[in-house]
Amino acid sequence: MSQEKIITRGPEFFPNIPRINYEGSDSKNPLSFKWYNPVQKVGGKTMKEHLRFAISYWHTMQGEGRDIFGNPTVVRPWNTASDAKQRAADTANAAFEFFTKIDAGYYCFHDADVIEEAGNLRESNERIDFIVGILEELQTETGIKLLWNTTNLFSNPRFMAGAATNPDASVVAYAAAKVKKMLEVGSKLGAENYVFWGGREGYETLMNTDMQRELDHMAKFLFGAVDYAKKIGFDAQFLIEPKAMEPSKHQYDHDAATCLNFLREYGLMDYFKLNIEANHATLAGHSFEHELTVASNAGMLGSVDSNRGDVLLGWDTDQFAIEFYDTARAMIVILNQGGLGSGGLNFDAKLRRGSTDLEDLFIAHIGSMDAFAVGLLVAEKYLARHKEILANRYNSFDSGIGEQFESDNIDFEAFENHALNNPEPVTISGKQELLENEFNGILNDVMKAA
Ligand code: XUL
Ligand code: CO
Repeated sequence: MSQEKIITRGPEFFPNIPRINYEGSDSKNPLSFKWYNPVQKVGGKTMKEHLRFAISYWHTMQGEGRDIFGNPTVVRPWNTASDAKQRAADTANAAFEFFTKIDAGYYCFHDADVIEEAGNLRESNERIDFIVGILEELQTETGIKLLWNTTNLFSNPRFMAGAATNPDASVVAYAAAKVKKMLEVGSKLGAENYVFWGGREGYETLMNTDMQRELDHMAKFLFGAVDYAKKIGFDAQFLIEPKAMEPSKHQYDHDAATCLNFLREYGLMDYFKLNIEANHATLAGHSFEHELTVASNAGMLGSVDSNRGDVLLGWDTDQFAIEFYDTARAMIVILNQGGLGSGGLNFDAKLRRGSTDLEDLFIAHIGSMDAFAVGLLVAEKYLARHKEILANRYNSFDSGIGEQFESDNIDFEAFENHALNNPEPVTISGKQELLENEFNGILNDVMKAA
């Protein structure tokens, strides 16, 4: 009824913010890139092609400065209309103004980010169709693409005890219906990936949880999604996003190794890759670099949710990644596997609660885009050295007993024979501090050259 009144194109929401340009590292303009130069070539590809930045709709457009103890600290001008469709249309316009001004090629969203759910599934789907029509037009007008979409199966109380792993079959059916809709949306908007983050797929206590049955259900559910995507010709890369805890005490997709084990056990390896998030790695007691390496070694590193945690806080703070050391170590893993393919670097990151100016949204993304540009430049310079260090350290496996071991799996008698007839092994330094200093030297060279 209110639909006739909806204005699908409105005024600018960031009238005082120009398009952000590269001005070089000497620039003092906070609204400029210091290191991220989208057109600069690094090893044959532009920075923009390497980094494939995506903006997250949930933090950047819908973040309100809420935390578990506090109410929102900001009201965004695009979020004030009383009508849900009008609010969604305004938000979409503001979003694409932001994406264009920050010069990101991609964006990502959950269904619940782009339009508020209605009271029933039919009406929610009708609302989604409304906003997807607008998003499709905005994508065509701006050339901005959808890196991935996903389904929010964790906010609404119906998913309190899980979505695919809910003990109530009617909730599993509801979750599947919502995923089905979002696969159709992904297909319509040309999403390059589709993400499964199992926010409520886990448990609070084994006193009421049949873990085996729930994991079987999760696998069946994922097969159902694979089949439906195939049926509608949606050929996006499917991604699982590991996270150890929060909101559940134990989440089934605990870390990269756990996810790989699950995918292998159920025969899902061919259909999925992993979306590795920095702050989720640290919640699992790993470094970002570790999780990226585990995924990459298995040929399963598909995309990245870029952010950082806080060493003093034990929860998912989703801060913007700004440490050059971390971005460089991450980019080494990414370059080493030849890039992220259809994946990218999605800013699953939000402003601190006290950063309440509209321009802070730009400043935060600029800082992190610059940090990844520096990381890319360091990685490009360091990768060959990294490979050389590893090759040298393991070179005893390139000949003699080491080579035999790697190629034939020789028996223990041959090992004993070798050990008895050779001098005692001598200790060989791992040179960690030397390598760390060398790495800092390369970082320093990159900063000086910029
Ligand atoms: C939650 C999280 C999600 C996923 C998408 O910690 O990272 O936003 O990225 O559902
Ligand atoms: Co994430």
